[in-house]
Amino acid sequence: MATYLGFDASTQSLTATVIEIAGHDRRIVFEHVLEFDAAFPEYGTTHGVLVSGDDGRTVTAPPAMWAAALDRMAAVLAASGLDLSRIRAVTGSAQQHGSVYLATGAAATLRGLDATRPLTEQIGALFSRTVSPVWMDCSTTAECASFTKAMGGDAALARLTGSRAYERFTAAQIRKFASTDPVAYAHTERIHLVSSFMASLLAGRHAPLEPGDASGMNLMDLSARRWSPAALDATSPDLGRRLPPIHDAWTVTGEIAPYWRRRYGFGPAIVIPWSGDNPSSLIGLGLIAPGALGISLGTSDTVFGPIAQPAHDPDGAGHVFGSPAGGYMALTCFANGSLARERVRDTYGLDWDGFAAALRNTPAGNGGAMMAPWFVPEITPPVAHAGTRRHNLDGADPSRMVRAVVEAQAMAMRLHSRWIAPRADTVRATGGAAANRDILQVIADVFDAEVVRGAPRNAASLGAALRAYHAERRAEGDPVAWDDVIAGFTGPSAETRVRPDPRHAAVYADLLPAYEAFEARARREDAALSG
Ligand code: XUL
Repeated sequence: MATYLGFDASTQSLTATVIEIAGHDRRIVFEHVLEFDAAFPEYGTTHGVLVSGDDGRTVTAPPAMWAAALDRMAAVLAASGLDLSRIRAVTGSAQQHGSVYLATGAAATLRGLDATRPLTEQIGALFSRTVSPVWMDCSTTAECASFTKAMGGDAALARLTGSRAYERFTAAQIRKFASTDPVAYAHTERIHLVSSFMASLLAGRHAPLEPGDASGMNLMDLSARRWSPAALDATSPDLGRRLPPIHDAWTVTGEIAPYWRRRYGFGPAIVIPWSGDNPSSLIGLGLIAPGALGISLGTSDTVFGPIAQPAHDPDGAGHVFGSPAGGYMALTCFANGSLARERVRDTYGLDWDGFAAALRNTPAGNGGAMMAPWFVPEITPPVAHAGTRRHNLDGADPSRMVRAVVEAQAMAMRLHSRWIAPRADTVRATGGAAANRDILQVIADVFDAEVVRGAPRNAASLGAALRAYHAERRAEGDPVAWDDVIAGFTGPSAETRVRPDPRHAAVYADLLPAYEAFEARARREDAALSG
């Protein structure tokens, strides 16, 4: 039996998944989740992040908390009875775009981790910046504008890097840090993404990036899979030497550091570059062939799918990333995911059963009532000012409000994923809210497609474990094709196959143009607020 370990460091939690493989005998043998707020109250996060007073636009998280979570998870793994010495390879998935700033001397600190003391006691001087801006941050509009200008405009930047400039993308974040705190920037030895920071802790050395997560920075030449010198120059001084190298997603970074071996009993497992959570979910949902569509219903909602060649989103709101399976993936991200669903649930004092009942008790199309669910500034479509917009919607009616938020999310996902796959027969779903059949039913009806939920709870950390398997076999000279890597793991579980109701699908086919027009109006109002 060979075992492989995958992590997922998401916005709100750290998950670990261990898989066991012996030929066609394959199973998940361990899955555990640590919620940051509950497990690490000393860091003061809410939903895993710290929101500043500037109208909620600055959103960060303490990277020391992610390190503490990795340490705690290793202890949980060691106490689980699993024989950690048999794990052959480990990698992970992490929330995308967030950056971690390590100070001069970081390489020596990573190399010298002492197995007799907890990780957090040893990383006090590791950071040149104690907080990491995360994907929810939208405080860098000015930096995006100047960066875009230097790069020759939106279209040129999107052609080069796969995306036009976005507030949460790392180039704008680095630019802001370098100009607002040049002293700390000068003392920064390495700027990691969350993914390569976590991999560095495991490897005991600065880990590389791979093209999947590196393409969420606006800094990588997407077709060459190398840093773009022009983008580096347009961002901050001497950036090239501060960034990790970009390696293929399946290269071996090294063996897991002595810290983890001595403290927790790991064997000589190899460490593989971590990727972003969306690229990892692509693998964990088994989306290998172009045309397939996946939806992740997490803190953010995302719609994504593999594509053969970089495509172009005519609305300019989507992204093209590298796929960890090689090739490319297309993605559209919505900031108002689970936080918006929770906001409505909590406003009306419901639990998730009550939320689901509200969906069952209201008609498809909500009698023409509509909401734009922008509780926080939205990424897709770009909306700068938080605040829901309503049409014919009675805020005093909890059931209608619940249906309005879910229908709005599903219709926005459909409208803004047409450039990825105009028509998908099947949509694969993952993320916390994918456990809710009534939410999946609305998505199935709006997409007029069958929605299937993969069997595991967390497709991103399963995707990481599968990537560890793929890379280890390749390193051993016994490569396994991707279809065989995912076989037996990513198939849907029978009870979570949701078919569209033709009558409801017809309602949404009529409603989609009306929602599109409503959304466009609301965007114009938002633009007017900016003056
Ligand atoms: C994708 C994005 C989010 C984060 C969430 O572009 O910003 O989905 O990766 O973890």
